[in-house]
Amino acid sequence: MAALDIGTSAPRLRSDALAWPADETNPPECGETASVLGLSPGRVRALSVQALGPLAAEIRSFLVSAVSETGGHLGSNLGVVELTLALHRSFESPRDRILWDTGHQTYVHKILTGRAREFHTLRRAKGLSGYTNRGESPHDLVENSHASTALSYAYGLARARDLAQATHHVVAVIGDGALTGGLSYEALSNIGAHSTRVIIVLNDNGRSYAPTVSSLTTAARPDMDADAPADFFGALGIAYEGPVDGHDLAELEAALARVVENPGPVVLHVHTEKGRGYLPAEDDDEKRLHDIGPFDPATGVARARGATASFTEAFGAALVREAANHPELMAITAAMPGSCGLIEFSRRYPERFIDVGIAEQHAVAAAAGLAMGGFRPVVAIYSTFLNRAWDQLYYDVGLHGLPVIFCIDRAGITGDDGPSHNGVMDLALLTKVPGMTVLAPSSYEEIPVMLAQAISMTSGPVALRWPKTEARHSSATGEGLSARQVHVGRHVCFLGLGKMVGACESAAEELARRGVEATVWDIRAASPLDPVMLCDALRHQVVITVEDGVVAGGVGSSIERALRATVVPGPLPVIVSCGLPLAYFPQGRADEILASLGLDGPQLAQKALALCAPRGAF
Ligand SMILES: Cc1ncc(C[n+]2csc(CCOP(=O)(O)OP(=O)(O)O)c2C)c(N)n1
Repeated sequence: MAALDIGTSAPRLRSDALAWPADETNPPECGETASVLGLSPGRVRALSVQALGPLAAEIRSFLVSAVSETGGHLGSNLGVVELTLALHRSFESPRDRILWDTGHQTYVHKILTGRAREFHTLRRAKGLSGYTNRGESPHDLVENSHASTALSYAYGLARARDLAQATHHVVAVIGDGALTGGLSYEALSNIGAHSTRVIIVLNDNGRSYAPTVSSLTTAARPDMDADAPADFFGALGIAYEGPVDGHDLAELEAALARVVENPGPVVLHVHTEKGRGYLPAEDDDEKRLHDIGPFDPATGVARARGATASFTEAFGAALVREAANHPELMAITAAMPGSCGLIEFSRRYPERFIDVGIAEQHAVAAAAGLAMGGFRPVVAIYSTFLNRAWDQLYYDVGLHGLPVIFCIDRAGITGDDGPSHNGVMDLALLTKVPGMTVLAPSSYEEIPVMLAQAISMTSGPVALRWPKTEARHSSATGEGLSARQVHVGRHVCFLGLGKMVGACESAAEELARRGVEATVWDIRAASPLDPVMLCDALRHQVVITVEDGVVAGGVGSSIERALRATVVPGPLPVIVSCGLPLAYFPQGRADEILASLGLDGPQLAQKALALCAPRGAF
């Protein structure tokens, strides 16, 4: 398998992090493990203790090598090698249910459950998922990669087990980051109050991406009260054991053997090191190589991605510039400062930067409070995670007409992280919030223009939403809440939103080669819609709207409603809305998924021709 071939770029593994047990006089033979490729939980359970150290080392090498080819979640997986071995040796999956919160840290679990050979397909179309996935293995129980759900699943599974008078164990592995999410606390409250027999393994590495914001994380934090976790869980009615060294297999297995005997709910607190054993990960202060694109295993340096820029970078730079003139601006992240472009802001304005933990609902309600207190909070968040905070956005912010700015990253199809990372609902939802302005930049240069516009609007919330895709550069930008006309034609009118303006432009070029003249508008403001754009659309026989959100209730449907409500002499144009069907899209490259749904230039041009021809539009 190509991914196993480390070649000349040997990874910078830390030898002292790899050997277990520390029996230097008689190092065990690695051959007993039959390599990472042939593993199953049964084989792992049958291994002698001496074989586990070399196996852990081999797994770490494999992880670095495989992820260097495909990209993926590295740091979290390097940290749970021993923990995953201990869990699969102490429990009998899938009879015992092992739940992994979020699921990004399950590469080792995948290796131990016979999937090592598939790692060259990680995160690719039809390949191995970057999270747990029920289609892949009976050892995987869920595929929602949103954090803080495992304890709720565990509570439900354990209640179901007890009602069925079954005896298997239900084990939830949750990171200290995922424990900061409100859902986790709701589940803990129930588990403790009902004395539900769940084994909770708290994998405390002190970090989410960045250091975890919580008084319960004690890993590498001598400033924290060591008794706080025991007191906290105890008060909820949950027994507590630990902390134990999560890289000492003997200690881990002994602790697991003890907690299994507990008749009620119990937390085993495990200290691990994120990125353990791979120096570039251990040295990465921002995120311990939590996630990374393809990289050179010898150095940990990401492979060059060309000269392109991202919307995230444009936002990060624009926010820092605006902050200098607007002391009332605050930035809020739910545990993703780097991925949301806030690192520079957090360095320059630490007192105006808040990381709330993986707590999107709290982030938005707290933003409402900050706005009530006279500040201008900017909530930087992924589209898919904003789903969590819909209620807070709609009522706590929207109902109160508060001037909170939402900067929504990874909107639309994100692709390689699979169905639960696509941000396809935001347009349909945000355009239904009374008084909310929704802007979608189509280029790098539009980000600062729109951010300045958002800051100038104090009468209610404003959202900017942009995709993960590389940001196109454009010498022309729009202004205010106006749409921008990109091409003027006579036959067909494309109204494109955000990144889809590019597809509309290439459709127009294709049509021009066939003698068809297309108008193209960059919608810019999904709400409120620009009346000038709507008026211009009405002079065409065919109007095609294009967006990368769900088409049902999306921007196209708002446009169609607005056009139909306009009183014009003569017949209305044919209006066709193009966007995403209501579906969960399997992982793959974003643009390939969009193309498979007809959302690229050539197919939009075909659609325009098919609609125009019978009407004699040209
Ligand atoms: C609701 C939600 N918000 C944000 C994320 C993005 N995210 C993925 S993993 C992660 C950090 C998880 O930290 P922790 O649970 O401590 O696990 P670790 O990676 O440190 O092992 C975050 C913020 C997510 N998956 N779900």
